[in-house]
Amino acid sequence: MEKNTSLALLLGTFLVLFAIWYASSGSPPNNLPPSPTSVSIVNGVQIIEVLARGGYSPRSIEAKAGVPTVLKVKTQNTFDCSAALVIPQMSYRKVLSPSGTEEIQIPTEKAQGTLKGMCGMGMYGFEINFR
Ligand SMILES: [Cu+2]
Repeated sequence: MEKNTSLALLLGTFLVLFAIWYASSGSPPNNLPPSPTSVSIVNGVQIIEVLARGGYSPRSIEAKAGVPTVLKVKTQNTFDCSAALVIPQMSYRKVLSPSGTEEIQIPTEKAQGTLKGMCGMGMYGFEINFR
């Protein structure tokens, strides 16, 4: 009886430690503030960079409205569902390769308001606010 209790305690401790390790490893934090470096304008074309890995980062992006834009979604050993990218307003749906950069053209008329991207099952998301 006592042996069982201490065994359960040991197992419980191990599970808690594993959960902490699992939560802190790998994926970038999902609650980062908008990154100033993720948006740039090169030769009149706005470039927005998003990393897809264990979610998307940055999750919230401020961009300029009415500018031809290229959304560059980078994957880096992305074996989770954030590689299954969906942008409903663009009728875009694609499973990205685990490592690479996907360039998605956003025409001027779509570079307005809020554009949302998400994983195939809607668990992870990011948004671009064109202002
Ligand atoms: Cu998902």
